Amino acid sequence: MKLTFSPASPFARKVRIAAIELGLIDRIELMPVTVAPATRDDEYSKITPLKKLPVLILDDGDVMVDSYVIVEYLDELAGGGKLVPATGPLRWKIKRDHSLLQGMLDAMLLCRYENMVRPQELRWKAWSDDHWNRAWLGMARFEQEAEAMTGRPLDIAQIALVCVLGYADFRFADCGWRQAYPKLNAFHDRMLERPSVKISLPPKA
Ligand SMILES: N[C@@H](CCC(=O)N[C@@H](CS)C(=O)NCC(=O)O)C(=O)O
Repeated sequence: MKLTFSPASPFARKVRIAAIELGLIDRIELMPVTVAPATRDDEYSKITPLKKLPVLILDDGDVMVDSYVIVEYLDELAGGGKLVPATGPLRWKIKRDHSLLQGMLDAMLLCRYENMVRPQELRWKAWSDDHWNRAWLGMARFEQEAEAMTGRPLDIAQIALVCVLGYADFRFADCGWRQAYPKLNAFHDRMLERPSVKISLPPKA
């Protein structure tokens, strides 16, 4: 299998951590791809019309899109129910938490595109402030959950949370999340004890 990948992408990082934790990373070739908003990329568009990464290209050529779907696919390959419980209330809590965290990542990525990629004269500050606030309030919500999350076996929501925090460090280094959210800071430190989390840290901005 091949995974389209960039070390800067928090979504690709989520899949990479999951693949390592599931013992599948040796079956996956990382395929570096650069995606640039507002530019055509006819080659990559053939792989996915959404032109986003990550994408998992299976050995038969079929393509899985979206980091969550890819992680669930890998989870099933590894026997199922490992990072996403197969049944029960915890399954739905973890899926709900993952959706919130995914929305936070989407909001942060949109902020980045708006503040740093979009031409200066076209930027809409109120819009990007609103999106940043969604991520920030999301962190406040997970500050309440951080201790409970640390006490559970690893799951996709914990992986997504560490990717949110790593992306905040990478692209919004001055946002001050560590001071504002000390329980998230402790959670992040604990997660960094895992080689999968450490090896996948985003590059220095
Ligand atoms: N829902 C997707 C989001 C993926 C995503 O937004 N990836 C970014 C890179 S971090 C991307 O490809 N952006 C290019 C674009 O939106 O044009 C997932 O979870 O995989």
